[in-house]
Amino acid sequence: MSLQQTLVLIKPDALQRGVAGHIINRLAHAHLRMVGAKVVKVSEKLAREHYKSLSDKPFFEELIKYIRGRLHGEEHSGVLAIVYQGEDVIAKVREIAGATNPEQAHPKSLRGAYGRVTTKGQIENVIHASSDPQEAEREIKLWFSPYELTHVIFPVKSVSRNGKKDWRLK
Ligand code: IDP
Ligand code: MG
Repeated sequence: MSLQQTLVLIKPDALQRGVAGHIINRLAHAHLRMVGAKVVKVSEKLAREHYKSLSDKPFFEELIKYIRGRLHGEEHSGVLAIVYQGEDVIAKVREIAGATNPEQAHPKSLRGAYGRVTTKGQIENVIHASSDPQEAEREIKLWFSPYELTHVIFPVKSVSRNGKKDWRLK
C-alpha cells in the first residue's frame, strides 16, 4: 500500500449529460480525499500537452476537440479537474472508471454506465484518470498550481516577489 495522488478529469460529455455528481458520488464511496478541484476551459496548448503521448494516434485531433468540449456544444466547453489522494488511489480510480472503450467496460463502471461510442466511432468515456504515479505527478503539475491544493504534495519553489509558489522541476 502506498499513499498516492491522481488526476481525474470529468470530461465534457459527462458535464453535458449531467452525470458529474454521480461520478463524484461513486468516487466518494471509495474513501478518497479530494485535495483540489476546479472547472477548466481547456486551451489547445493544455489539451495537446496533456495527451502528448498519443500525438501519433489517428484519433488524436478528435481527442483534442473532445477534451476541449468542441464536440459537446459551447456551453459544455470545460472539464472538472479533481486531485484525489488515498492509499493506492491510482488503481482504485482506474477500477471505478473501467476500460477505455465504454463498450468493453464493466456495465457498473463509470465508463460502462455513462460512456458511449458514437456512430462516427468517437469514444466518449466521461472520465480521465492517471494510469501510474509518474503520469499522475506530471498531470497534477500540469493542471494545478501548488496553492490550488489543500496541502503540499510535491516539492515547491518560490518563484516571484509576491511569494507565489510553483512546482520545483525534477
Ligand atoms: P485511458 O483514458 O483509459 O487511460 P488512453 O489510451 O490513455 O486511455 O487514451 C486516452 C483517451 O484517448 C481515452 O480516454 C479516449 O478518450 C481516447 N482514446 C483512446 N483510444 C481511442 C480510440 O481507439 N479511439 C478514439 N479515442 C480513443
Ligand atoms: Mg491514459
